[in-house]
Amino acid sequence: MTTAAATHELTREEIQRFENEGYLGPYTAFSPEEMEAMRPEIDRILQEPHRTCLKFNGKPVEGHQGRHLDRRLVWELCSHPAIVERMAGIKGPDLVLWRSNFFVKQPGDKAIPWHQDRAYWPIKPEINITAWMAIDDVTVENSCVQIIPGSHKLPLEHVPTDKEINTFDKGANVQGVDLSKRVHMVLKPGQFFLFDETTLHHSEPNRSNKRRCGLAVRVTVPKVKVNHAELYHGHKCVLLRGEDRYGLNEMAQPPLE
Ligand SMILES: O=C(O)CCC(=O)C(=O)O
Repeated sequence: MTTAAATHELTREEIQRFENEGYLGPYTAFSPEEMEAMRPEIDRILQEPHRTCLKFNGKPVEGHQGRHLDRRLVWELCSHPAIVERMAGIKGPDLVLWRSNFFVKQPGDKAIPWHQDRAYWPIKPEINITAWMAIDDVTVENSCVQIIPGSHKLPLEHVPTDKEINTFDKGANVQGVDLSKRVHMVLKPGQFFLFDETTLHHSEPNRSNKRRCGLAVRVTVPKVKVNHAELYHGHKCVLLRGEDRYGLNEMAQPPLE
């Protein structure tokens, strides 16, 4: 019998490739037509304040962060078996969704510098796998994510960036990295790719006249402690698959609507 899990199971060759290269994909969770049908609601969610108590420094958390905690549709995007079962093939049967955010780049928006996610995150140990899912059509012109295969084996120093041209305060020191090896993660709406917490990636300015929106789904394992207070007030994790035998983190149930 074919089950959802079996359909999305990674082959040994794919698992090996992830270990060697630090990324995999693209894969398909939703067809472009399915994503088109969901996009108006996603756009509405992006405009609304968070419905739970998420605040940071006294201000409401921006609408693009952690929406799997307060909107069922975003939870369903994050928990699609095409994502979860592949992640389980790499990180094991027990998975914790600890973060999600929409990366919206409007025409003319700045670059995101080369970086490795582990340099920014309040989790210990730094174990994470991300699925980056295209909400819009994601092309070279509208600034798809670019990654460097094999870069996950070498954590790099992160240094202050030029804020005139970059959106992040700090980025990786890429001296000595062969950036010509970059792979452009061009995606149809509903497709995603997976990458490691140390995989070097960035995106260029959006030089097109089209928006580029993607959803980053951040997943760890129960033995990892998340520092909730450093993220935002009311931050919680959600069990995505399997069991939590450690009880280290505050947990929430997925939203019902
Ligand atoms: O969306 C982008 O351009 C960058 C995404 C990113 O840095 C991430 O998902 O960690």
